[in-house]
Amino acid sequence: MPSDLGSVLPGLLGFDHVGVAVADLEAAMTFYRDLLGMRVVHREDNLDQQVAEVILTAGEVGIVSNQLQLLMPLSEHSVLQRFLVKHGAGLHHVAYAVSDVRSASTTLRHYGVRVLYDAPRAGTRGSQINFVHPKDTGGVLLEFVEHAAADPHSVQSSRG
Ligand code: V0V
Ligand code: CO
Repeated sequence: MPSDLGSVLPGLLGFDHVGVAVADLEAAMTFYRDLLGMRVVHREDNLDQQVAEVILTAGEVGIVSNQLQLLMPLSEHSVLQRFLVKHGAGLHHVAYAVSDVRSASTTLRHYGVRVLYDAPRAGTRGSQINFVHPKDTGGVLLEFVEHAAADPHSVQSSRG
């Protein structure tokens, strides 16, 4: 590993979202939306990942690090289902926004870090995503997100 990690991933823009695995999306929203007062800014079924998801924000829309992603498996083939069976509901991943998910993945792979997909896959709102294995990050599944240029919630556009 290099000593000056700051120079390794120049396209690291900031925190993007925290992903929470839940067995019941509506029940989880009763807490986060109705009790905590978070705002639902997006809902989507991701058939590739086999998850139903809701994005909520704790504050101003456009500040991506305010985002929470509730994830519920759409089938028993979803990795989320495997997680729920093994660990139960709870913190599933922490996502970081990057300017270029391909180069972030290539860079980490170069240092022997296990990046899960050979090529980025489809994420929320047209984003491109990849993941780093939790065994290489201190036990937390790490997601890289490259937002679609037109996404109003992206770090790039919120910074003008
Ligand atoms: C597994 N482990 C985890 C973990 N999942 N540790 C922390 N956080 C997690 N989420 C640990 C597990 O306890 C084992 O440790 C070890 O890793 C191997 O786990 P496993 O149960 O055998 O599971 P695998 O290897 O079959 O699958 C784990 C991985 C899988 C991370 C490879 O979940 C995966 O491919 N994830 C990427 C896709 C994904 O998570 N999609 C849902 C989010 P021990 O017991 O051996 O010590 S979709 C999303 O965020 C979207 C769409 C978006 O934001 O746009
Ligand atoms: Co995510």
